[in-house]
Amino acid sequence: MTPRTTTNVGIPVASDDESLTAGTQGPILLHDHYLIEKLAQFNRERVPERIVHAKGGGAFGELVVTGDVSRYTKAKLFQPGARTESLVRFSTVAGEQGSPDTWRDPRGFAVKFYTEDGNYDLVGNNTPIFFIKDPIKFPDFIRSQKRLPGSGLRDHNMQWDFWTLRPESAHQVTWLLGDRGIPKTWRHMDGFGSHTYQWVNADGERFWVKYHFKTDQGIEFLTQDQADELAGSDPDHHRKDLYESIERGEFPSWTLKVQIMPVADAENYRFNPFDLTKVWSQQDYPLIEVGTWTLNRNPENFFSEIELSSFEPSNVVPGIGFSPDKMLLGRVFSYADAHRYRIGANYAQLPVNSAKAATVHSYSKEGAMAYRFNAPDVPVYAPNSYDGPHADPAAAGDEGLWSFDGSAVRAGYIQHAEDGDFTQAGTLVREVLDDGERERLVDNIVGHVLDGVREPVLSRVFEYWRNVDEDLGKKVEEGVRQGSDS
Ligand code: HDE
Repeated sequence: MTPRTTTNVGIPVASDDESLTAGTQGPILLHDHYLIEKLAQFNRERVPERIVHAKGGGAFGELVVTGDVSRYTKAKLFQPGARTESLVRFSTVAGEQGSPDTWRDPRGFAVKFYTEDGNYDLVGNNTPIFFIKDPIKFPDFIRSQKRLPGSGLRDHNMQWDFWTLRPESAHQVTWLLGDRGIPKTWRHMDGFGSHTYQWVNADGERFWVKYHFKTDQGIEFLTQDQADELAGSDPDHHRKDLYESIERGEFPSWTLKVQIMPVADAENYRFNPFDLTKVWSQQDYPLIEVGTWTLNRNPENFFSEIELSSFEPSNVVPGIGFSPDKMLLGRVFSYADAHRYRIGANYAQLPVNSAKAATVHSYSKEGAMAYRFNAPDVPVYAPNSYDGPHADPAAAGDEGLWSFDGSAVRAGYIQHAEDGDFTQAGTLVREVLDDGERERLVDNIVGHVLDGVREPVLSRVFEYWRNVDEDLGKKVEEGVRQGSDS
């Protein structure tokens, strides 16, 4: 039977066709509260979009551990045979909510695991690295990738001004302007935790760890022309592909692998292992298989389960900790702050963000939209004499701390033997890319630079690429000079 329309509190309504007026030509009556409720609710349907990663999509799934990494971590979700429900949100970075999925950009790869020790969020990207090393540069970086203050337009000159004044960006920019900068679909890209995290095993032994989600669908990309065409004809191309693939029962999967570095190796490794602009060589630290992560359920409601979802690097569970990576530590503050602003103080009580597989015994209470509450006999303070929740260091794990010394300083990372802003970008170009990939990289750079980049930025662009690789830099300059002459 068709349900009766009601107000938001269940009262049957008279009409969705006519407002209440004094006579057929008279004024609308103020007490047509249903009309007012409809119009007022409509005005309040939006929450602020994410300041970055605004455009995205996601799905639910499951991690099944097929390997054995228990010697490295006691985290329950990574124990042999463990199965854990999961949520992912894929996204672009700089585009606003209505922007095309196929703009050239890193892709957000935000994963939530609903574990029995609470929700674990691994908030990564589809690239193993990032543009900068210190969070203090992040707002400037993002603003340079978004819009000019006067015209409100995006501006490649501004992007290259920032990148060439922050040469640490070279490795990520090389990745971004190559084939991986526009994945064919979210199913055809790898995911990375990007940062160095810490794992702690049952004996309290610590390891540094990097996460890799290797797509089982194979890596596929879009050329710039294909992406430009789709940006116009199908701006939600990636969101639609994931949704329809799951609807068809074609469940995409990734093989989760990790690199493990003994703590003792870190100090003398050839690269600073906490520098987010660097990768660890897989010859030095081979990939170890953890399990299979499969996406097999679409959201029932996009707004409530994807738009209102929240992911935060601070959500780590026992057996997992942080590292000296300054970018990670900046993020550990920023995400919960962003959620409180965007979706309210009690965002963790929203169904999609709540601890589904663990019981919450928190002293947090009240505040806007609070609807979870403790039983009346649970004290609202700790310590107390009435069996209220108490902290348990043994259960909490040792919070993944590490040893450090020294007074407060503002200084860059200690340089390791092969550190350098262009080292790994050059290795990527010369030893990882094949001829076709190098050719498309040059074409993409030239096309991007020809769109508005001018002196004094332009000369720095040529120097930037010569520093990455002399031959590549030469080809970029030739391409731009020819393009600007034609
Ligand atoms: Fe983010 N980032 N980020 N980011 N980020 C956000 O949190 C931030 C960085 C990433 O689908 C924001 O909820 C800082 C690296 C993803 O909901 C914000 C720094 C990586 C998502 C924020 C970084 C990421 C975000 C905006 C420099 C990959 C979307 C909205 C230290 C390793 C998650 C929000 C989702 C979202 C802060 C850099 C990935 C503003 C301060 C590096 C996938 O809090």
